[in-house]
Amino acid sequence: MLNAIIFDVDGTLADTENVHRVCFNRAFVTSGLSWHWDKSQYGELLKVTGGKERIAHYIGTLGPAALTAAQRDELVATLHRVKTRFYERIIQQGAMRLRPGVAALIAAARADGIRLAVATTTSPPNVVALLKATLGPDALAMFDVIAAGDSVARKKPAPDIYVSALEQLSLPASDCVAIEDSHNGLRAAVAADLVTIVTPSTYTAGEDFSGAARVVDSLENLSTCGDVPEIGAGILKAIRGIHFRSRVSILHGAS
Ligand code: XBP
Ligand code: MG
Repeated sequence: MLNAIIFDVDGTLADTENVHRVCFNRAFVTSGLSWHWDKSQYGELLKVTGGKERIAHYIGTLGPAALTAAQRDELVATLHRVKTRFYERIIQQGAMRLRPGVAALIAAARADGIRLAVATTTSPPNVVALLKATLGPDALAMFDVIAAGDSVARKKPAPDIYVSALEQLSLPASDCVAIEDSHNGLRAAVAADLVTIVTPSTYTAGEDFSGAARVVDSLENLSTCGDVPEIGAGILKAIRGIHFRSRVSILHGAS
């Protein structure tokens, strides 16, 4: 039985990665650096999950190290702190909307007693800013669990953040569905044994989504059920169906 839906954040709740990119670049300028990540370079850098890890990886590509490890770590931490402040502020000013169907699904799931969680690589302030700016001041109360950022040892594609969300929900993976937008996120969710639906985003379209229970342009496009009164209920009905069929085929595969 479906008891909870676990959402990724960046790319899944909202198509945020370009705002992250702009904020990284602003942090570089503010810190007196001439670095600039254009869209195509950022697409490549996104293979490294986590903003701090992404900056550290980029520094490693710049040639022989001019910094000691301690100096590099300090620079990474400073740049990321500045970037996070820029990002929070832009999101608080209303720069992002939720992707089509997300708000409707959240409302329908809550009305139906389905619990909601977040499992993301992003830092907690980014999640809080996005949820409040898009779902209102009471947004955090809509989610039973927000698992984010450095709260686990390994970021996606490791399963850790999903395992942590499941532990906090006190639910087995078989009772939940994950919604993701990226190859790395899908790998993390599948490694945690979750049935996973993928809604590719601007930066992840074209990635390998094998292992997904369903790949669909947007959640809204799941709602093809004419027999339900509104779109959120239609999306939820489709997700229940995908969950049920996937669990049955996993059980048959195992027997
Ligand atoms: C997306 C990411 C994040 C953001 C930046 O992961 O990789 O690192 O690009 O956020 P997800 P931070 O889709 O799992 O949210 O700078 O706060 O790390
Ligand atoms: Mg994502």
